[in-house]
Amino acid sequence: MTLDELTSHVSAEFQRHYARPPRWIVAAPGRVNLIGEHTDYNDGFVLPMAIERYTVIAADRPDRETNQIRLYSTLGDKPANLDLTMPVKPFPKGAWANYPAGVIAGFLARGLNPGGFDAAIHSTVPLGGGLSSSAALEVSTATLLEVITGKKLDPVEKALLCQKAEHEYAGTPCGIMDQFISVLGRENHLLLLDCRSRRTELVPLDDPSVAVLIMNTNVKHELTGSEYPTRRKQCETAAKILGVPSLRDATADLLERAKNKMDEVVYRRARHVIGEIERTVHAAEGIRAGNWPTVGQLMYASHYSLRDDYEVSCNELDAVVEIAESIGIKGGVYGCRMTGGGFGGCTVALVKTDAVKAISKKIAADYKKKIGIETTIFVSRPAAGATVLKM
Ligand code: GAF
Repeated sequence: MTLDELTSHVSAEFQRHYARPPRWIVAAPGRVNLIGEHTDYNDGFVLPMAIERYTVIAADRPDRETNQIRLYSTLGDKPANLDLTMPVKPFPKGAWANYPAGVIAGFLARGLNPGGFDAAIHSTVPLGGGLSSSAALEVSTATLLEVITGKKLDPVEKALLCQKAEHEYAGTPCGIMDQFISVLGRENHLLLLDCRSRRTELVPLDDPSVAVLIMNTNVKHELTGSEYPTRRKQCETAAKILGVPSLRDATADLLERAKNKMDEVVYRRARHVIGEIERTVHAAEGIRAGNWPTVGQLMYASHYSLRDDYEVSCNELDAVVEIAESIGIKGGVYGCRMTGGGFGGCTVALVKTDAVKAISKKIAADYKKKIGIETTIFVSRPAAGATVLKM
């Protein structure tokens, strides 16, 4: 659905649910990360783009003046209510409303009280697909609150407020990539983000002969939930042993020299992060130069490192990457890798635009044969960050 179609859709949903038209409509995109995985919480570089998949929210003041916020999701989740006369506390773990609740709490903590409102929320970002559906929900909420309170936040502050919501209300100790790109995405550009200085650089990706193909494995392995925090801790352990503030400050040489001072798993985690930070910087150079084969090789190297050293891939993601690699540059694939946190979700490939149809067909058929389920494949141009569609 285009943003225009989404605007009509969410308006109709609001009207259906609350029996009047909405006053405000906002949207925030999901993202795909081209390269730079599990580097954000190590002060490294990431290279994501916003995608043409959005969370949209239609809202209005309630019929009569109250301090109640009513949140209705079209995705079948239980509606949630917040009473602004009381402190905004997290809902039980796993509740979808923790994302908006955390953002609302962040505004209140800044003295920005939106007052009561009714909202209908719809999303085309696949849930649990590794495309940042949670950041899209947080950032769209923050964008709505900016409109309602009339106070536009500095974009970096807005992204950090959303990240804090995810830490404190959803309980995920995520890095800063997802919220940054959902706020700062720019059409036809990737965002090279230095997660230490928070400096950003827009890298054009506007060559019509290359396309970004996103393939959803349609699996999400429910593991213990401790995989992400455990990896963060392993990285911190490695940095401590190496005597550096974060793995951003380490080099492959330094790591090799300290290899026997650390456990083998910690060593491999650090090897991934140090290599991935370097690959990300090189990939940005390759993109600026239009050197697609080099960028593609870096993407494959990133995948193998995530599979073997960081151990966040899974059979289904590996299967897509293997199929893509078997198609090769001759068939139009420059490179492919898993994207996002891992353990399911999506892969991202850089491909020749004129081969998109043939590549999609081959990947869909071979994936079905190998794994036994369907994959969902789509192309996205780099999209703009959060926007106000009606105010
Ligand atoms: C998830 C996190 F939310 C990001 O901060 C990032 O660490 C990513 O996993 C892995 O690169 O999306």
